[in-house]
Amino acid sequence: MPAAKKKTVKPKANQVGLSEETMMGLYTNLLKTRLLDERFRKLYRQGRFAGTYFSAVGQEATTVGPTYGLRDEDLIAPSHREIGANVTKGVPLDKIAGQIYARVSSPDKGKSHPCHYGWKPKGVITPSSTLAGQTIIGTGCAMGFQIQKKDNVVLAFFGEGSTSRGGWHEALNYAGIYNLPIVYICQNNLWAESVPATLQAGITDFSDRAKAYGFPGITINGNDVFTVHKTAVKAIDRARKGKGPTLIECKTYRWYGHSEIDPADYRSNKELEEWKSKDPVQFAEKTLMSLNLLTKIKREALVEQINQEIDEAISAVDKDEYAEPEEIYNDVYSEQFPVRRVEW
Ligand SMILES: Cc1ncc(C[n+]2csc(CCOP(=O)(O)OP(=O)(O)O)c2C)c(N)n1
Repeated sequence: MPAAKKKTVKPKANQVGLSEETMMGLYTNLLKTRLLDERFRKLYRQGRFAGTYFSAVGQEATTVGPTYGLRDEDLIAPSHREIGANVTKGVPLDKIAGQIYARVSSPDKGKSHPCHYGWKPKGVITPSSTLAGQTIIGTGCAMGFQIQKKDNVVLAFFGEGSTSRGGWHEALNYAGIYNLPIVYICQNNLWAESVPATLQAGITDFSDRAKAYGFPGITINGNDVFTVHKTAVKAIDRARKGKGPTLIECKTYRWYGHSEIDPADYRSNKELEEWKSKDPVQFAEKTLMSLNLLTKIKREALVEQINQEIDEAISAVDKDEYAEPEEIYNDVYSEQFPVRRVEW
């Protein structure tokens, strides 16, 4: 009898299907986003900055997952709840804090409402305050990449409420016709201010909307950063290869009000508690601990390191000046606006 073939024992494929480095990278960005977001909520309550603050606590995996691993030249078109996409794209924390504090160090020099971050060196398009506006601009940028024959991609982020706007449909329709290199990420957190998703559309899965535009749509668990990342990587790869857009709907939830001035009394505690038990940060931690990639001690060290980074960013902008009123005219028009200047 021929000798039995020696079995080569392959290392067990990572259960999650991602490398250790990617999993830890995703987790670190998730944790950083959570800690930074919770810090801004506290600072707002202390009256340290004006306006309001749009927390994304509870839905961080929907922004961290798709953005992780993008190139600097790839663009993101965020809305108002994408602090995680900014952190993960590598926008320096003092630029993010500067935008919140409306200081001169902010990329917009204090022109926009808090949470409307933009940072050209890392490819972050400043959000439009008009809902879904950034989806349209992002689609135009994707068209630009196609014309320039560059294999860069655009990720456009929005909530399910924004998918009711006409411009949103026009953008996706256009992208479908021209097979543009863009991935649309819908963060379905069930509420658009006080309007429930059930009053927003007659469908349960917002990804179904992609059918009308001739490209794939997929609905996933938006609180599992690993699944979100893997799904987005496939869609990004497809877009980079010139095969066209994808719409990814991430089911998720925001823990706090629409902004810090909203008590969110239109929803039940039961609903909130159910979603809190699906905390994306804890989910990632449990997964990493079960794979022996994370320990409580390692987590504590990470928290300390991130908090220090946050402290430094906040104290830098705290000392920073506000822009001069004249600044309002700059970076708004391609040429200086030709009207009479207002005397201050
Ligand atoms: C055209 C327009 N209408 C209304 C608003 C006010 N507004 C800002 S955010 C928001 C809710 C958006 O809901 P959704 O798109 O689901 O995102 P979420 O806030 O849930 O992340 C509204 C109504 C706006 N900015 N633009």
